[in-house]
Amino acid sequence: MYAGVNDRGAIIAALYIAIAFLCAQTAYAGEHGITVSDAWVRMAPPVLKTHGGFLTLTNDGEESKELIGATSKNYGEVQIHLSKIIDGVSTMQRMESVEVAAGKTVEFKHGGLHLMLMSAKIPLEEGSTVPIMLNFRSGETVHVEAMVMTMAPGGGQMEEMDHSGHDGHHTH
Ligand SMILES: [Cu+2]
Repeated sequence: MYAGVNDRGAIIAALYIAIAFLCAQTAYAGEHGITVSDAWVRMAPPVLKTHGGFLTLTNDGEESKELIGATSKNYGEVQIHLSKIIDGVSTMQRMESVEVAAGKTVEFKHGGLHLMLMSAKIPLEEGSTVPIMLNFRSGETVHVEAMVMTMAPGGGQMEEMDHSGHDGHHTH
């Protein structure tokens, strides 16, 4: 019986190693069909304590999934935000949750949905990663390591709006 427990421990250890390896890749899969890809945090100078996090959620499951929040040990608080242009002014609205319907993909990207990483405990370092835990209504959690980058994966021209958006943000 003890041998069985030990074997199981070894298997679990091997799984953790496998998970650690997978975390170095770009996609993170939850238990029930949610995949997180292209997770990244926009590089910001140390003086800025609020950072924007972006990612893509894909639901390959049979049921709708609802992201209800996120946490990171590097931040005091993580909120889900939606950027909107109202009367020509870029504003952000806090979202309680974001639904990802079965078979659908939801992109958190500049000018739209994003994770607002607030009260940074450590400065960002380009090329490093930020650990983020995504919490779903189902109780499922997905851990991602978001790459710290100056630009969206795959490029994209989004620089000019960024500063108005995120620099102004920590006043609220
Ligand atoms: Cu925001």
